[in-house]
Amino acid sequence: MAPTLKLTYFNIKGRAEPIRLALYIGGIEFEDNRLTGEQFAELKPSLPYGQVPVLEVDGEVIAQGLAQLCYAGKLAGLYPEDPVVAMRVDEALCAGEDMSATLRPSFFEKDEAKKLEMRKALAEETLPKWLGMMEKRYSARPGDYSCGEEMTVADLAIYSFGSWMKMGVLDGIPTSILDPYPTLCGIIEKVGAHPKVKEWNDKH
Ligand SMILES: N[C@@H](CCC(=O)N[C@@H](CS)C(=O)NCC(=O)O)C(=O)O
Repeated sequence: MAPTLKLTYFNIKGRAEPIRLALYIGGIEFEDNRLTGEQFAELKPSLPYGQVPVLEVDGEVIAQGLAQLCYAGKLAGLYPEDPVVAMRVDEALCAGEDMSATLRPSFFEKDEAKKLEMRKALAEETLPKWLGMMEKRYSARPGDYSCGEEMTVADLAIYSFGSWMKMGVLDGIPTSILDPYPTLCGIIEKVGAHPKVKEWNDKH
């Protein structure tokens, strides 16, 4: 029997979006529970690590977004069965996490001038370094996706992060930051053109 799924996060894309996309692409029903700040503050003490996203599977609360994404991928046929290809996916997810972590200090910087200085270093050095390493890695593989011929949850994560960067939501990070990386841009374009992804984006 299909599990009852409830995904809890804020009403933004963030860490939940690739999980939502994987479930939606796979045609797997889930409750898309989006919290206000107040609701989160109320729920926080009961969360395993005080953070979201959490995914409830038949009532069991599972934390950590990447674990949830891999699980959603397994249900949706977007997580490879071949152990080596699966390891490529895990590598891509962990690398994405490491890159995202470089942005975090700038989110918490209250001084606007200092924040923009941090963002300048991110835009000119740190992010190009990470994006360049990813580009090199994924362009060397066969197929249009990051880990081989098939779309996987790694591509959903790249798409979510990449399209977010391209939206220009981060002060000091140009929307053109991904332009020098044709493989990454190709993945973002391909995932964005997937009929279920388009359908999801039209609905939200
Ligand atoms: N490693 C965790 C990090 C989760 C995380 O940082 N969640 C943020 C939202 S993106 C959060 O809950 N922030 C509120 C808080 O920590 O109070 C994961 O991947 O799920």
